[in-house]
Amino acid sequence: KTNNIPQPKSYGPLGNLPLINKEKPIQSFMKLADEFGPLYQFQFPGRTSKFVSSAQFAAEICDESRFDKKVGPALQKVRAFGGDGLFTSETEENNWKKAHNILLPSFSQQAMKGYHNKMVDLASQLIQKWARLNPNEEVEVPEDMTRLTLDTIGLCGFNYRFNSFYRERSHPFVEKMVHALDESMSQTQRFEIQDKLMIRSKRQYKEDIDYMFNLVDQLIADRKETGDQGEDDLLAHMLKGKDPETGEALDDENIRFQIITFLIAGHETTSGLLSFAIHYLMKNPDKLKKAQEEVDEVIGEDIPSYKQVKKLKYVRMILNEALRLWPTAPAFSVYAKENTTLAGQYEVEKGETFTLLLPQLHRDTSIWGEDVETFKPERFEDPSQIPRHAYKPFGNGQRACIGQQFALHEATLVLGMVLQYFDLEDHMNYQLDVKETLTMKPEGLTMRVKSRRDASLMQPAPAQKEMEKSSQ
Ligand code: FDE
Repeated sequence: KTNNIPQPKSYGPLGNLPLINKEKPIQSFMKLADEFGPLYQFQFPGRTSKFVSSAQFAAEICDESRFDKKVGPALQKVRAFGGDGLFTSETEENNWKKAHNILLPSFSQQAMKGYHNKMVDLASQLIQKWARLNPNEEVEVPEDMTRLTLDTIGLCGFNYRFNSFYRERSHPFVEKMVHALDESMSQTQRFEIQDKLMIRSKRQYKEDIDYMFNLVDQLIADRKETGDQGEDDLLAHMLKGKDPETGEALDDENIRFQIITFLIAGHETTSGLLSFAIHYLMKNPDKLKKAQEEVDEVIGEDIPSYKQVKKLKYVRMILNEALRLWPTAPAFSVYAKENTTLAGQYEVEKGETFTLLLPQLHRDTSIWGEDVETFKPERFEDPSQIPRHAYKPFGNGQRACIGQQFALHEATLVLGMVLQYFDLEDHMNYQLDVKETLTMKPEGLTMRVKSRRDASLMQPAPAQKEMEKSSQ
């Protein structure tokens, strides 16, 4: 057995660092995978990373009996404000399993029925805003989608209204959060000595984090003070819930970290997903038309009910395909729990880590065919045809995304309503420019919308009225 893992040309103490575009590291790693293959190593100053990007190797490192999630250098930094919340904790940490057990029911299909009307509330705000634009005014797609998804997780999660549609700029929480994420990502790219000198950024970082902590701690304190008013949101579940395994509840500090985690994980990723989907629909008028036909047939004039959203099969396929091309959480890492081998080819020592490059995995031609760059929702006609480890936009196994159903229900509802109400016009002939933070989004995407029906006449569907009655 050899361990000749390919590695690009090295530049002294900088290692391979000069080969990546600091603004777009994931896209740089994708290009390197084109050149060096589905498993290569990359020398950072002081550490080596191994990147995996074929379905064959993905199947190996997604084997949970041999590999487990690694909280890598980037996520380590996010721990400054995500703490031991679900995203940034090790599987071995006490609070991971405990919070996982307590929170699972809050993200079940059943729970989505409870969030549905709140999701509709915010989707309607977006529709109303767009319907009131003058014909030559443009929509800033990622910006409005971020308003929508932040407000949705705020309302469904904590009964808090960020009211982003009533603000010119982002809510201060978002500004601080984006700042803090930026700073933590930059820190991973700086040398230690360089990092120590960044005193002003450091002070700003601390202020941003304090702001987030204060807002969230206040939210928790307020809820405790007013007591249980029958809220059925994540916060209520976290305050009341007990881990069925140990009987323990979450402490206030951990609840704070979970809230911040949901705000981060739940909004950037989902808004990126909706933005990419809109981009691809504008570039593919035939798919757009097919989707609108489905929406007209399933929803018609109604405000979509939970059941109607479930019936939007083609819209869901569009989202799946957008996540194939640009999985908005673009990578995750695992470490070997014991010595093992990869595909019987490479020896792996206990503790060695691998990073799965999702956008590249999703372009494995042995799975998807030669037309991997083509936007083709029809690939997802029959999901059972897709090999299990070839498509991982929501991560893997027990550490996979707990918010998957939430994100997909929300995105299907919102995209459905957008298509119900508007024709989309690619007025600037937008050329895709993928911006990377912790997540990915189409930078600078704007469009014009033309109303297909009168948004001031929004009528709840009969099923919806019944559901509202039965829940009273
Ligand atoms: C998770 C997740 C993941 C994995 C990561 C790692 O492994 O590291 C992924 C890939 C994801 N996620 C993805 C996604 C996409 C989208 C759209 C989303 N996501 C969404 C969402 C929403 C919400 C709320 C969420 N999400 C959340 C979350 C959490 C909490 C987590 C962690 C889990 C554990 O337990 O670990 C995740 N997510 Fe997501």
